[in-house]
Order: sequence, then structure tokens, then C-alpha cells
Amino acid sequence: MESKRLGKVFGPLATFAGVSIGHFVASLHSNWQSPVLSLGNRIIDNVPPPVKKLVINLFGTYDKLFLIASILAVVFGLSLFVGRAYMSGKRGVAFSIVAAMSIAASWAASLDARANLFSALPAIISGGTTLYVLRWLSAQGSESVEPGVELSRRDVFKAVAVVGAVSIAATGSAKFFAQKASVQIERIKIALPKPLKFLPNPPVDPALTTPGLSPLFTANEDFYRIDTALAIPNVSTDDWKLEIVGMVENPFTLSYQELSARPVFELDGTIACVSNEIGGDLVGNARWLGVRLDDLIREARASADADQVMGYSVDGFTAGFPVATLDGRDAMIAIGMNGETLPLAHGFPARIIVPGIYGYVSAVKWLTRIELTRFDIKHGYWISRGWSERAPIKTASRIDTPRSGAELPPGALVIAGVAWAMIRGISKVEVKIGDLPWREAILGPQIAKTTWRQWWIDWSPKKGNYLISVRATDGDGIVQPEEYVAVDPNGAEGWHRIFVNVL
Ligand SMILES: Nc1nc2c(c(=O)[nH]1)N[C@H]1C(S)=C(S)[C@@H](COP(=O)(O)O)O[C@H]1N2
Ligand SMILES: [Mo]
Repeated sequence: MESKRLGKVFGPLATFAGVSIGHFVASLHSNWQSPVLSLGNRIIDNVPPPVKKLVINLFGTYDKLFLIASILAVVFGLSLFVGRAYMSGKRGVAFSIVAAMSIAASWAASLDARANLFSALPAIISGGTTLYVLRWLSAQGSESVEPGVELSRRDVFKAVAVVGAVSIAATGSAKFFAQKASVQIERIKIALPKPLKFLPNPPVDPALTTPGLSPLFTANEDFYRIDTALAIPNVSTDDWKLEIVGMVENPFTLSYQELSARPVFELDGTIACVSNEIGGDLVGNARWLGVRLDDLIREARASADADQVMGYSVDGFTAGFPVATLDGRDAMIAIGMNGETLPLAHGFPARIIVPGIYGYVSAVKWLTRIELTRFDIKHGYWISRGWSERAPIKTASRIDTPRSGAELPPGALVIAGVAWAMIRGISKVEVKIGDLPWREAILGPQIAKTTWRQWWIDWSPKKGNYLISVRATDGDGIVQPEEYVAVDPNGAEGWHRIFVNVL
């Protein structure tokens, strides 16, 4: 094969080897990250809000997959160029591009929240490996080829097979070495402390098991996940600690053992994402187990000047909410979720849960520090990105079944869904079908004002097209407004409406 075409094989192959080895090296230390992920983290932190919105609109919760794929696509494009340059004798050009990629990734790694002095190592080794493999591949070429004779397809295939196998082995061992496995095992072995008082088992009502209706408690596996983390932080309880610091007289630090040895209580709480669109599913209900946040802050003796509680994640994410929110509403540092130790994806070892305010201003996962501070000094992660500093969860209601666009046979059926207005509770849900007057739905139990409430009505439609709307009234008697308001800057408003066709 001629050298330019070879370059198109050797460049990507050498880069693949470099990326794999970088990935492998990163797995050897819990504070290091794969160079591709570090680059991704910097893009997530710095992408302009309109671009971010566009990507989320296009890809939804696959936005991170799209980001990684884009980075790999750019790297692949550059690697084609590198290979061609190298094989056509422009080694300086090839070297410079690889060095530039390696420096960019090193810079990205050094800005990772858990970066240490050596965090750039995976990126540097990645670049070095790429260049080394490129040299080796082209030497394979020149050894087996007499002057003027082109490298045979068999030789190319052999070289490709060797490098490919090594790279795949490196990626595989990275999985093996990744702390994830051990943290997952550690998590499973943890025995949760018992609350002083267990909450009663939720009531069972056959009407509430209508197919398609959200269960009262969302299973951990089905719970929505929203965060900026490209790779879920794997935090071992051995080196985890929670600091309570800032404008306090008595700062202190707790180990995981110390935290879970404190009195714990259960909270039935629905949390919601501010990005949840009308009718969306970025909301879920769980029985949380944790330590009362008010107690920890009282113990730290917060200064009267502090007006904000700021949580810090090990991954650098921050969220702050008013001290005044701690009004006895059962805010907690959660270590358990639905009877299990907090899952990795939901913040193991510990996270904040504050009933009634959106996740981005409170629910810090992989929590490691709580700082008492002031709104005029510090802002949480999303605030400089255009979202409101204060964000109570808005009253909302959703039709779970039937689905919008459904084609249904005539005859008896059930319209059902959930409604929420944490911490005011739900007092009424009404459904409007076509031009008929609003009908009051039957409500499921309000197990706590901090949770959503299920609702349903019977319906026996005749043939036709129907527009169905839902609206909720909160515990203070305030009806959910009809007018549509977009999710940014502090949460969507408006009635959920669906169309169904009865055939
Ligand atoms: N460390 C960290 N914690 C975080 C976030 C994040 O990006 N990083 N996102 C917050 C947001 S916006 C929401 S809505 C909730 C979602 O919690 P869940 O993924 O457990 O549903 O977590 C919050 N905690
Ligand atoms: Mo969110």
C-alpha cells in the first residue's frame, strides 16, 4: 500500500492506542481521569448556554454521549491528518499536532476538581504512546519493504492487529482497575443505620396500580439522573469526609462512620429538576434516609450574617440555597434511598436533599463540603449560567396515561397521573376533556406534603379526537397557572395537555 493511504490507517490506529493507554493509566489512580473525559468536563463547564440548550433539545439525556462522540470524532479527524503527515515525511507537523492534543488534554486534566500534581500524566502518556506507535508502525513498513516496494496488505493487517489487540487489552484492564468495582462492592456491604422511627409502609390501593401511572415511589433504577459528571465519581468511604465550614464558629469534619452514627430519620420526598418540561419525567419520589441538616448547621454555630448554605461535590459542582429554607422542612444529608445505600449515580456516599427547592440549587450529590456563606459572595454552579439563585419548585401536574397521541378503543378507561407542589402539598387535581367542564380527579394518599400525589378519573369516551388537560391546586389553595412559561430561568409553568384519538 502506498504511504499516504497507510497514513490513514496508522494515524487513527496510533491515536486509538494512545487514547486507550491514557484511559488505562487514568484508571490506576482515583484522582485521574481519562484524557477524553477531562476534555469533556472542560467543555461542559464552558459551553455557552445557547449551545448547551440546543444540544439538550436535540439529544435530551443523551447529551453526554453526544459530547464524547464529538470529541472522539474530532480526535479521529486530526489523527487522519497526523497519519498522512507522518507517512509523507512531515514528521514535525505530525509531532506538533499530537503534542498540541496532549497539551490540551493535560490542561483539561489539571482543572479537574480532584486534580493532583500528576493528573496530567494520562494525557502525556497518551500523546507519547501515539507518537511511539506511529514510529513503530512506520518502521514495520520500512523493514518489510525493499526500496520501491510497497508494504503488503498482510503486513499492514498484522501491525494493525497487534496494536488493536494491545489497545483493547488496555481498555479492558482499565475497566478492571477502575475503582468503580471496589466502590460498588464497598457500597453493597454497608449496613444502613436505623431511623429512630420508621415511616409507615405506603398504602396499597389497587386503583393506583393503573398501568402507565407512576408508582408512588420511583424505583432507584428508574429514578431520573441529572448532573454534569461525565463519569460518575467513585468515592470510597475510606477517604471521604464531610466538612462544615465557612461563616461558623465551630467548623467540623465528619467521616462516613461518624456521619452515619448520628441519629438518622426518613423523609418521603419528591425531587424535581428545574429543566423538567411540562409533562416531563425529570422528577421522582423516594424514601430518603439521612441526618438532619439543621442539626449539623446548628452545631457548627453559623454566623447570623451567613444567608446561604453552599454544598460542594467532590467533582467541583456547587449549589447554594437560603439559610432561611432550613425552617424545619426536613432537609437532610441523605445516605439512603428507598431502603438501599445511596446509589453511585445518585451521590454515594452522601448528598443533600431539601424538600421544595429544585435540585440545581440544593441536591448536591457526592457531597463533601457544606459552607455557610453569603449570596453576595458566592454563587452555585448554575447561577453564572443564567439560572435563578432562588428556585422553589413550582406546582405541576402530569398525565401519565394515556400517552399523548394514543389511539384508543372506545369503552371504559382510566386517565391517571401525578401532581406535585412540595412543600405545600396537593389539595385538588382537575381534568378537562374537550369542551366538557373541569372534573375533579380522585386523589391518591398525600403521604407527606413533601411528595407528589397520584390522581385518576374514569372515562368512557365515544369515537373522536380529544384534547385532555390537567391542573392542580396546591395545599394553599392556589391553582396552577395555565400560561406556558419556559424552564429557564426558574422552572416551567403551564398545564399539561395531551391529544388522544378514540377509534
Ligand atoms: N455533584 C452534582 N450534584 C448534582 C448535580 C450535578 O450536576 N452535580 N445536579 C443537580 C441537579 S440539576 C439535579 S435536578 C439533581 C438530580 O438528582 P438525581 O440525579 O439523583 O435525580 O442533582 C443535583 N445534584
Ligand atoms: Mo436539575
